Amino acid sequence: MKKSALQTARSTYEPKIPNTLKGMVQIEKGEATQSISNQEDIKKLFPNTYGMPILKFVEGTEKQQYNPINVGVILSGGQAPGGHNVIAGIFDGIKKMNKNSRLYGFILGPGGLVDHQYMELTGDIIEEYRNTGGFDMIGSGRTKLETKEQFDKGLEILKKLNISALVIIGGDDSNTNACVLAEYYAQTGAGVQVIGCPKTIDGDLKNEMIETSFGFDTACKVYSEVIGNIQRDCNSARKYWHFIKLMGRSASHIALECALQVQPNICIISEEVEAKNQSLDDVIQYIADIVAKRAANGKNFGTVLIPEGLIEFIPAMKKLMSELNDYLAHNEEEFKQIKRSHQRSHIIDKLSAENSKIYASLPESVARQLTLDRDPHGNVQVSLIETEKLLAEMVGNRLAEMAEKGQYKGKFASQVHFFGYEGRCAAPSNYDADYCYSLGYTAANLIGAGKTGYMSSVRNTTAPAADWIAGGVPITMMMNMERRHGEMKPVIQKALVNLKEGPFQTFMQQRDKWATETEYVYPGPIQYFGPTEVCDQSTKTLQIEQTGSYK
Ligand code: FBP
Repeated sequence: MKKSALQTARSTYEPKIPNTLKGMVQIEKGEATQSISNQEDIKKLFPNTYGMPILKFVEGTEKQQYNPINVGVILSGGQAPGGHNVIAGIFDGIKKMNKNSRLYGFILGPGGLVDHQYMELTGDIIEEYRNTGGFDMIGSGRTKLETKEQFDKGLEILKKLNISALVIIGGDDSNTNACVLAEYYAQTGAGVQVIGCPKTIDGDLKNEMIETSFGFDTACKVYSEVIGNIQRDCNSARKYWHFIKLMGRSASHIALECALQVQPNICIISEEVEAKNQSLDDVIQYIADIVAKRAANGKNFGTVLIPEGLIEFIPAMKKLMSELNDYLAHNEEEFKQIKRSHQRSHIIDKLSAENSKIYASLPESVARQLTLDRDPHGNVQVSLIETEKLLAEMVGNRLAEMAEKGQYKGKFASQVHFFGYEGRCAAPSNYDADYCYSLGYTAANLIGAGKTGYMSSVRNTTAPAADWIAGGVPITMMMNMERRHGEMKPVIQKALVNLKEGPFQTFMQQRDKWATETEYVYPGPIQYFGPTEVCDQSTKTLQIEQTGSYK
């Protein structure tokens, strides 16, 4: 594989790890744990993996002997910067315990386990991918691991390869499935440990023991760089409003973090829209009012950040989508037979009067996007819905109405952007390179300690890496019961933006000033070489959460 000069230089970077993982390692057990709610239900469903203690690795005093072990690894779901370093961390970790240990990667996600597609990850392969972005070493996929047939099929290949531990690198859904698999293999005496690792650029797999999911840091830095460039262009030409949609299927963490980095004129936070029970019309009016205010000061330009998941958080749209989901789930085949040009009117006829009215008011393209196939976890594919176009168009219409009433005088021209895929495979920042490698190394140590049903956890990450705290958190501890496809299921609770906490509160205190002034910040590209205050910064979100400071 031909490498760029930066890639070659970067491949020699040695990720920083906590001091406690560097030499001999010993495990410290905490108190027994409980799930965040529905304790009785979850305990019943996970008799073998419920209630286990939180684990922390500390410096050991005695050298331990480890037998060689074969380990499998799976990358699951959307790409996130740093995945290759997790794998490198696992590889180095199990080799340190015993140099005859071996690592196998399952190809293209959980489907590789079920379909027996795998490759051995040797030292040469690992070397090629250290500190690189992407998941292309083994690929990823969205197959949902949930049935006994899949688990048994997986066990066949694990047994054949003599694999006794599996690491699943994924988001909340994939780690939920990892826990179900851990429980099943424990219950059936399969002799396979299962460990999870927290991945997703969306940043919504976090709780008191998991500070952040990997990839969030790098992805937000990439988006912030580009938004900064757009803001500089915008402030140079002074003729466009830029509507920028940012990935994040549900939670608005990415939009909020980018707002804290670049200080845009407007950033919509879905969780706030929902909490205030705002309609689409309210959101449009909010943006239009700021455009009008800036225009009154001669500023016919600006930036609007829009979280990808917004549509699903507008209560009226949520109701519409829930009825649409039900309708499509039960009438998928019939719907697919209908000519594309008739699908919209067909849906309008089938929906309740209230939802039908909203659906009919949507631009044709958005209406069609709402009926596209759901992903294997039943999620609407919000990355395919052009909310940025919807808002730009509707704000334009609203301004025209306001102009007629003499409420707006200005020029409105818009540009739309969607940043998502651009950031998911970027070369990991130092933070993600270090964090991911440490997560992998920690996973190897959890395997060495014979654990199953745990997620690898690395904390205290705004401190220097030497002081990071590595350990394991029982996955059941993060679970609650939620309705999925009409049934109550145990799932890891998704962490949405908390409107009472520091990051949102900081944004709220600043946003009116950012709306009317032009206080753009231009973060520039991620730096891999240079002073630590430039290269080793964590996200603003983490800094505010852990130190209360916003600089
Ligand atoms: P994960 O939750 O699997 O990490 O994926 C997150 C994400 O990047 C979302 O932000 C986005 O909506 C989605 O993946 C896009 O999915 P796909 O890659 O299948 O188009």
